[in-house]
Amino acid sequence: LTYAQQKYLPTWESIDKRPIPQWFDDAKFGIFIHWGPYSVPAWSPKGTYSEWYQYWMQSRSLFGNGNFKGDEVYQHHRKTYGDHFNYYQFGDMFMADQFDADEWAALFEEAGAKYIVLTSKHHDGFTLWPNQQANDRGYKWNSMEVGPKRDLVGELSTAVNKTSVKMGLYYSLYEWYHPWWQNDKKRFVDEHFIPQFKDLVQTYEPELIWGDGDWDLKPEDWKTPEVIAWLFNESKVKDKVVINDRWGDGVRFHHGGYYTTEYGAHEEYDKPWEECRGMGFSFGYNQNEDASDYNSTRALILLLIDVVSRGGNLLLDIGPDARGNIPPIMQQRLKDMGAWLKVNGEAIYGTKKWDKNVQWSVGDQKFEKTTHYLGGDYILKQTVNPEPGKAVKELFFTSKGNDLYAISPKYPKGKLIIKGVKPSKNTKVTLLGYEGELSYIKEGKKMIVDVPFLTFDELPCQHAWTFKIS
Ligand code: FUL
Repeated sequence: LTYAQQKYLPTWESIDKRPIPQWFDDAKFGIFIHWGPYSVPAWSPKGTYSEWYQYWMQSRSLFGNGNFKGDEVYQHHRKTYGDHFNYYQFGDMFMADQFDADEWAALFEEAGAKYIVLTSKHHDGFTLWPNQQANDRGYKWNSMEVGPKRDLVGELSTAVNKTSVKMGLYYSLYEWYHPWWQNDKKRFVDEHFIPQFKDLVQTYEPELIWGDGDWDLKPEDWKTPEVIAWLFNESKVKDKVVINDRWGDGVRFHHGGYYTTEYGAHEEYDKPWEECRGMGFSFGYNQNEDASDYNSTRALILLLIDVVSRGGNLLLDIGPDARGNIPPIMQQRLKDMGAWLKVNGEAIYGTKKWDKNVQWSVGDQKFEKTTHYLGGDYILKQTVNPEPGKAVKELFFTSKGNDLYAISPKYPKGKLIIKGVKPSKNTKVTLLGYEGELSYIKEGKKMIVDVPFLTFDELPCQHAWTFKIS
């Protein structure tokens, strides 16, 4: 309520003073959605971002996780669609005819997500809402006049706003092939970006705005300090909106709002922060990815626990197909996470990191960071399946009020040893989802807890178990 009482100046110093609405820090788990004309080809070599299809194809270059010649997408495109088929024709094929916003919203709730972030416009410039500036490139390039002939941002906002999930919108500042972007950046900023951004905010009143595509210009050229001061002082969402930190100069810019990491949550910050990634390597749907390229449910749950124990949020991405279906493997992962969160959500939502947030075994050796993104099992390597001789994360801690949660990626056999916790006379230990208290003894700086032997069917959940110390 107090956010708007202060007038923010168009400087980062002033803007960075605005408190980030608390719901964001409490939310911990969100769902990212990359959806647009690139969902039609839904193709790029494994280890690259499929939502970059237009750029890969037109520039005949490619980068990502792997070694590439560069023209893979271009060659695929020619072979599949012929020589005279341009990217804009995907707009007409992006039908969204099976898109049911209420069904999506129900899935997001079931997954236990507290917010979602939809690509209102990615770097290809196609808007998922009816917008005048979308057409200023000389042809119709928005979902109301092309392809679906529907207001996708509006439909999903309406559906999500009926639930407890908060609605967020991703917005790319730059557009690869907009003629003004290529020839007259000042005009692009003044007559395209700024009015378009304001239209999006005032029409849909999102609770979160995820800026991106900022890296090619400095903030003063984007005029983002002025735009954000407007957002915080005057816009319809001034009292409630949360924003990220990509407003000019690239990923480590760290001004505006919460900090973002992307396929790389190896750090911790004092500010609220959020790791985003796909279930495999791509954000957009990539038909090249097999089941083995998707993180397992277990890996995703451990990733969530790891990020939350370090004070962050996880924004896990899904890529719907061109007709508006969420690929079943993605639905299944989300439902599995929801089932786990139903039992263990208390140890996730609204928690803070604890100062000793991870308990390592094998002394206190640091795990060497690996970049096993494909099949993405780096977190499994740190927890249940370490390489020989490497230290392993045994327990992850979160805290809330007087309660401490110790989350174990393995179900302990009979005894659980918790280091660095001093129980008092009144300390109780329970296992979330299991009735009754667990007995324990104190031994120096350790607590040794008796863990009931349970059969698979008797276990309160799968994948990771939470011991609550209150
Ligand atoms: C990046 C973009 O270039 C990717 O395509 C994706 O949208 C990711 C979340 O941000 O910077």
